[in-house]
Amino acid sequence: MALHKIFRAVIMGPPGSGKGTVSERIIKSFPLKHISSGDILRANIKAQTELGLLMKACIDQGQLVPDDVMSRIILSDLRKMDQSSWLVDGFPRTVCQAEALDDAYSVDTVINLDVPFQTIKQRLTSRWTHLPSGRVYNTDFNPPKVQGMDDVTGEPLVQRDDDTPGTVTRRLKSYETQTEPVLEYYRSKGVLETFTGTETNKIWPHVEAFLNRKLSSVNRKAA
Ligand code: G5P
Ligand code: MG
Repeated sequence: MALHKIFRAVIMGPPGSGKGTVSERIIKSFPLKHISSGDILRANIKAQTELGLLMKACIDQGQLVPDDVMSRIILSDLRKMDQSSWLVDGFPRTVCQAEALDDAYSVDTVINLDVPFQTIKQRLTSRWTHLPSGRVYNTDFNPPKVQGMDDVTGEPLVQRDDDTPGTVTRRLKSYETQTEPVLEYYRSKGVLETFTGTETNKIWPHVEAFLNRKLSSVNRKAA
């Protein structure tokens, strides 16, 4: 589907709820550019940039990186794609970040993946990631074709340093205290769309149908 107007979306949900997995499917079906705050941070850690070195301890402990740092990085990346429609994954994660995003852009829709914490804990310890692209696999759910290798590039997959059981618990806690208030922020603006479930394959058809409706209506209004 071609878009006649710029469309700006955010995908939210607790750690391991499937934001990366669903984003991959969205960008295959819809003309949105995906930008993931976690992928950007991990790329900085891998490249050993000053930012990456400073933020690694924070991330490995399951804490959020400071709002001003995160907002500066994401807003500068979004400015580079001012003429594109986008889907932001992992940002905003605090009300302060949501306000910073709001000051720069109006968000058309927020897709919220509501997946129980119990489901999530099991998933994260069996996740394998291709760091350069952010593609994710799972030994139970979507294993790579060749064990330990990315399907597209054949490069090695790694387990994230923050996917240990103790750190996952801390990430879920910081989600509850710092990120859940963002859901209320967007609900009050009337842009929050929640999808509840325990399996991505069951949630995905609803997300796809919702975006088909939403983007058709954006196109009708633009015509
Ligand atoms: P990230 O990178 O944004 P999280 O913790 O929000 O990290 P995460 O862990 O990347 O989110 P996800 O993207 O929601 O999870 O989930 P996913 O990777 O798609 O799926 C998880 C696993 O489940 C995968 O193995 C997938 O294959 C599998 N899976 C998916 N669906 C199913 C299913 O139906 N069944 C089964 N069995 N498996 C399935 O942020 C990382 C850190 O960076 C910092 C913070 O320190 C954060 O902790 N950070 C920020 N700090 C401040 N502000 C921000 N805005 C920040 N953004 C990042
Ligand atoms: Mg992710």
